[in-house]
Amino acid sequence: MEGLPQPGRCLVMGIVNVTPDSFSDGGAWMAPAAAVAHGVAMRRQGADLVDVGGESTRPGAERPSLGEELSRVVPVIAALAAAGVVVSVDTMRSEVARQAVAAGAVAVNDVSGGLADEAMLSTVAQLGVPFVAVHWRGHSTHMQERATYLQVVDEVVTELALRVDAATSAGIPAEKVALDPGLGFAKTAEHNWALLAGMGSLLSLGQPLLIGASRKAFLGALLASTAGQPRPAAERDDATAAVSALAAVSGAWCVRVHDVRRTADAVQVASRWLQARRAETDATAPEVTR
Ligand code: PMM
Repeated sequence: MEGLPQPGRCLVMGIVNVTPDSFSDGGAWMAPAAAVAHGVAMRRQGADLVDVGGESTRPGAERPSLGEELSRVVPVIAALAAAGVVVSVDTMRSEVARQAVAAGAVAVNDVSGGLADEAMLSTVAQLGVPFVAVHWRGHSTHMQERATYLQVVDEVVTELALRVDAATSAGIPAEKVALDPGLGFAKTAEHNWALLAGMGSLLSLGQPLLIGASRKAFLGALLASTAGQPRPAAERDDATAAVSALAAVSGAWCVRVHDVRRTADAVQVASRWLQARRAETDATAPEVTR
């Protein structure tokens, strides 16, 4: 993906939520200095880039005003960029994307895939930065009632293909569009697992794939206590790292996580595993196909 790090393995994107109400770390990084220190620490732990967002997308969340979102993210992005951290902005608003890029962000991550703001795709085209289009069916207040699919993988593939068409029609080069199945966005746990297992179909769209499983409720449900209590969000990082390794070995371009250190290790394991697999395939390939 042009304009972003290319380390020859799956990228690790660290999450900085400058929000009072995100589901797993809401409020922890509301003070700009704390958010910046957290982003810098994540780079030290192995993040290739840091994703800064000012709007919580947890089910049922109220949207902040444009002014509130700008005042949360722009100073943090400017300070992180000044510290040499590669930054993307997590926003559904074109004006936030515009001001974030002016402050030093080098990519736009939109959980609505450009659907929430009709000016988003043309704005990103003008800005000339990479765009991550996430599969989305509506704002947080309504999304879980839209989690209805006959064939979730096929439908998400079809709907993401439409986002690629829309992005390229608006002038974003296809080489700058990454896709994301949007785990938890109008998805049940069953849908999320089907999409992870169906990564091959998502990859067949030919775009880089980002996977955002970090600390999400489907991992809490998987790891629930025998009494049926979901595992708390802050105790889902080992499971997140396991998903990161599996996603990386399955061909993901990037994984987006709260706990960078565990996932950076997991991605290194996956990368070495793939290297060994390639060497093994080369060594055993018949002469004609070498
Ligand atoms: N999930 C959240 C927010 N932004 N962006 C992408 N590309 N993919 C995701 O799955 C995603 C996202 C949910 O909230 P969080 O910031 O607390 O993980």
